[in-house]
Amino acid sequence: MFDLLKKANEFKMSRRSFIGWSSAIAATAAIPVSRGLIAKADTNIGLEDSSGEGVWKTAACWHNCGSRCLNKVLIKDGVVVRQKTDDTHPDSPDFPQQRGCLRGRSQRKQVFNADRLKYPMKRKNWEPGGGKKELRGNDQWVRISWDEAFELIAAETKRITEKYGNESVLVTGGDINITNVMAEIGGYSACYGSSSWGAWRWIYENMGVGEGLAVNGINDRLDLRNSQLIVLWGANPAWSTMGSVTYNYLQAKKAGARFISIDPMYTDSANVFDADWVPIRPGTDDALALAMMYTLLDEDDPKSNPLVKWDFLHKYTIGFDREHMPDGADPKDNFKDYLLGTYDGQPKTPEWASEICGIEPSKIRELAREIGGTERVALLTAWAPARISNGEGWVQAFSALGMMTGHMGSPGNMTGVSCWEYAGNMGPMLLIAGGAGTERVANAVDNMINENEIWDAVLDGKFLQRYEGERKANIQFIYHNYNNTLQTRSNIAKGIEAHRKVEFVVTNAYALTTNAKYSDIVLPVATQWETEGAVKGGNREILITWSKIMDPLYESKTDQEIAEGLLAALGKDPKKVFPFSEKQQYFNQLAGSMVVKENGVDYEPLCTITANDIKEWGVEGSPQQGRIPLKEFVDQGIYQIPRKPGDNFGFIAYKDFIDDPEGNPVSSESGKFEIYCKAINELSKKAYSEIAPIPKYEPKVHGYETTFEDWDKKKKGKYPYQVINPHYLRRSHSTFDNVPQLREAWPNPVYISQKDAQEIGIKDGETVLMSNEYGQALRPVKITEGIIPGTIGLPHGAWVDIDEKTGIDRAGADNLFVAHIPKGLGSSGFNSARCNVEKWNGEPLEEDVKWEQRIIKF
Ligand SMILES: Nc1nc2c(c(=O)[nH]1)N[C@H]1C(S)=C(S)[C@@H](COP(=O)(O)OP(=O)(O)OC[C@H]3O[C@@H](n4cnc5c(=O)[nH]c(N)nc54)[C@H](O)[C@@H]3O)O[C@H]1N2
Ligand SMILES: Nc1nc2c(c(=O)[nH]1)N[C@H]1C(S)=C(S)[C@@H](COP(=O)(O)OP(=O)(O)OC[C@H]3O[C@@H](n4cnc5c(=O)[nH]c(N)nc54)[C@H](O)[C@@H]3O)O[C@H]1N2
Ligand code: SF4
Ligand SMILES: [Mo]
Repeated sequence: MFDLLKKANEFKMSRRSFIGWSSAIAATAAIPVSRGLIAKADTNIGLEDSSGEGVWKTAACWHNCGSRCLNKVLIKDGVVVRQKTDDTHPDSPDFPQQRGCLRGRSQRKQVFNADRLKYPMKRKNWEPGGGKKELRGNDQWVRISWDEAFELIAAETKRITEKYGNESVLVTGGDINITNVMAEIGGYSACYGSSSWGAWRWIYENMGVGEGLAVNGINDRLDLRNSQLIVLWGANPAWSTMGSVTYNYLQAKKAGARFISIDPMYTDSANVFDADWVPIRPGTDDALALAMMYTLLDEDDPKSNPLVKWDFLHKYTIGFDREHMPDGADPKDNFKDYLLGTYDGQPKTPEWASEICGIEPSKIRELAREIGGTERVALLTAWAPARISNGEGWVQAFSALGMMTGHMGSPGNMTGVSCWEYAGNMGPMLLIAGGAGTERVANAVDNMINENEIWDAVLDGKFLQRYEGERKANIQFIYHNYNNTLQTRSNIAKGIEAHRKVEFVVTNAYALTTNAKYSDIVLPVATQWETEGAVKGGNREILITWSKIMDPLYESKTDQEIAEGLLAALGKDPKKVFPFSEKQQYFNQLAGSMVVKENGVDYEPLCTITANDIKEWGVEGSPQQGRIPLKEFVDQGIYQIPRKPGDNFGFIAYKDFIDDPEGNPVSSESGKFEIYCKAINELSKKAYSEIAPIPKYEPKVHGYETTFEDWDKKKKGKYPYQVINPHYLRRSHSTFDNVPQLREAWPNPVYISQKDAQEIGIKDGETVLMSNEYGQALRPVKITEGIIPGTIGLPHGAWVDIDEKTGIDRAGADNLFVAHIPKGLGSSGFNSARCNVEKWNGEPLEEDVKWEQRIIKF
C-alpha cells in the first residue's frame, strides 16, 4: 500500500508539471491520497492496452446535465491519468461523435477533488432528538464509524417513527435506495414537483400535445434540415444541451434555415446560428403568442393572405371558435372571441401585448406574418419559459400558435419542446437500456408534498394532498437521498429554517453539498466511477455503458451498500429489498438492452452473451443472441445507430394523427388537440389555482407587473428587477460547482444590462447586492448588451454560502430569491422571481475559484 501511495504522489508531481496547472488549488485538488487511487483494472470488463501503456475504460458521466456523452479515462499503474472523449468513429454531421463537454472532461477533478467526504460523520452538537438544532449548517463535524452511523440512524428512525408515525419521515429525491429502506419499514412522506418541465408537467397530455413533455413532440434531427425557419423560443442548446445538438442545428442552418431567438438573453446559440434576437421579458411569452395569434386573425385573408390554417384547426382541434366547442362548454368561452376581446372588451392586440412583453407592436406583427406565412417552420421552446408560476397559459398559447399556423405533423414543420437530452431530435428511442431488476418497494404512506410546500409543511404542519384536500404533517426526519433539494428548490432560507426545526437530518453525499452541510449525519457515498457500472440512454441514437474505474475512495460506500447497511441495522433483510448484487444489476441492464432493427420498427437484444461471459462475470443469466458481443459493447462504451437522410429511423411528430385523426387519436379526452381543454380546468380547481380551459394571459406571481409599485404611472417598486436562472456551463444544476478548474473557466457573475448598470452606478466586475423578501446575495456583475433591461441573469445552481452574521450569501444561489408559491397544478416559479440590485459597498468579492474548498479535516 505504502509503495503505491508513494508512486501516486510522485506521479502527481510529474503530472502536475506536465499539465501546467497555474492555480495552486487546482494542483492540490488534482489527486487525493487514498486507497482509491488503486484502480483495480477488472480484466473481465477492462480494455487492455497491448503496449502496457495503460488501459482506457469508459467512465461514467452520469449527471442530469441534459446530455449523455462518451467519456474515457486512461488508467496507468492504477491511477487515472488522462481523459478523452468519443473517438470510436470518424465524426460527420449524419453520424456525429458523442463528444463530452468541459464538465465531463473535468470529471476526474470532481471524483478526485480534495473535498471528497472520507468518513461517516455527525454534527458535534447533535444528539438524539436534535441537540442544538440551530447550529445545523454551522457546526463542526465528528468522525464516526459506519457501525455507529448505521446504529444511530436506525435508532433515531425507530424512535421518530414510533413517536410520530412513518409519515414524519420525509425522503427527498426519487432514487430507489433510501426510499426502499423507508418503504420497507412502513413508509415515508415523499415530495413531487415540476422542476424541469415547469407548466408543461401536467398540461401536455390533457391538451393532446401528447408526448410534448419529452420524447415525441417534435421531428427528428435530420428533418430539421427541411425547416425554412427555426424559432428558438427560450432555448439555448449551446449552454444547456451539450453534445451534438448545436452541431445538428448548424446542419439545418447550412441547409438554408433562418433562425429567430425569442429570449431575455442574447444567447450563445443565437450567436452561433446568427439568429435575429427578439428580447422578451421573462414570463410574458403568453402575451406575445396571444398577440401574434390576434395578428394572424386580423390580417388573414384565405385568398390573398392565407395566414391561418383553418382546415387544420377544424379537422384536428377543438375550441378555437364557437362552432367547434366541446359538448357542454359555453360557446362564449371559445378562444377566437377571447383573442378578439368580444366579451372581455380587450382585444389581444400587439399594442396590448407590447406593454407587457416589451416587444414593439410592429415586431410582433412581423413575427406573426413570418411564422404564419412561411411554409415550413420549426417552433421550438425549451422548458425554461414554462418554468414560471402560472405558466400553463403559456404552454396552451404556444401550442395553439402551432395549431393555428399548421406547423405540425409534416416535414420541416413542428411545434413543441426541444430540450434536455431530446433537444432538436425526437422520435422513438432507437436503443433502450435494460432494467436493473430491483423493484421499488410500495410506500404505505401516501403523502405527496408539492415541492413548493415542503418547507411550509415542516414549519406549519400542513400541506395540500393534490386533488384530495388538506392534510396534516409532522415532519421530524428529513433524509436526503440522491439530490440537492435544499439548494435546488424554491426559497432556500425557508428551507434552512425547516432544517433547523426537525429532530433529525441525514444526507448521503460525496462532498459537503448544501443538503449535507445542513444535516446531522452525513454518509460518504461512492461516485459512479466507484460502482459496478450502468447502461444509460441519451439522445435517441445512442446507448452508453460505463464500468467501474476503481474501488470506492476512502471509506465511501455505494448508495445500495448504505441502504443495505441501514436495513440490517433496522432488523430487516437487505436481500429481500435488494435481491441482486450491484454487478448482477449492471449485467441485467446490459442483457436487457435493445436496439432497433433495420426496418425501424422491431427491436432485438443489443448484446450477444455467451455462457462463458456469464461465467466470467460471475452472474446469473442465460446466453442470448444480439447485435454485438457483450465485451465489445463494454469496451467501446457506446453503441450508436448511424443515420442518413431517407433511412428508416426518421420521425415526424403527430404524423399518424394528421394522417388519420380518428384512427390515431392524441392523448386528450376528445382525442383531438384541445385548444379548449376542460380537463385542465377541472383538475386545477382541485389543485392550487384555477387555470382557464383556453390559453389566457394571467400576470405571474412575482412577474413583470409586480416589479411596479404603480403600474399606471409606471413607478417601479421595491423589487424592480426580474430574475432568470439560465442553466450554466460550469455546473449541472449544483453538481460540479465545487470543481476549481470549472470555477476558473466559468466565473459565475450576474448578467446585467448596460442600461441597468448605468442606472445602478456600477462598472463591469464590481460587486452587487441582490435582495428581496426571501434572501440576499452578492455577485460580481457582467455588464452586457445581451440581456433585456429590467431583467438580471443569475446562473442556476451556485452552492449557497450564507454568512451567519449578516444573512448574506456570497455565492449567488438562485433559489434564495424564488418564492415557494405553488400555482395551477403545482408548478414552481423559478424564472418568475424579482429582486433589488444595488452597488455593494462592503469588501469586494474575491473570485470564487480562490475560496477555500469545503475540506473536512479530522
Ligand atoms: N432557481 C432554479 N432552480 C432550479 C432550476 C432552475 O432553473 N432555477 N432548475 C431545476 C431543474 S430543471 C432540476 S432538474 C433540478 C435539479 O435538482 P437536483 O436533482 O437537486 O440537482 P443537482 O444539483 O444535480 O443534485 C444532484 C445531487 O446528487 C449528488 N449525486 C450525484 N451522484 C450521486 C450518487 O451516485 N449518489 C448520491 N447519493 N448522490 C449523488 C450530487 O452531488 C448532487 O448533490 O433543479 C431545479 N431547480
Ligand atoms: N449547462 C447546463 N446544462 C443543463 C443543465 C444544467 O444544470 N447546466 N440542466 C439540464 C436540465 S435537468 C434541464 S431541465 C435543462 C433545462 O434547459 P432549458 O430550459 O433550456 O434551460 P435554461 O438555461 O434555463 O433556459 C433556456 C433559455 O431560456 C431563456 N429563458 C428563461 N426564462 C425565459 C422566459 O420567461 N421566456 C423566454 N422566452 N425565455 C426564457 C433563458 O434565457 C435561456 O436562454 O437543461 C439541461 N442542461
Ligand atoms: S454534456 Fe453532460 S454527459 Fe456530456 S460530458 Fe458534459 S456533463 Fe458529461
Ligand atoms: Mo431539469
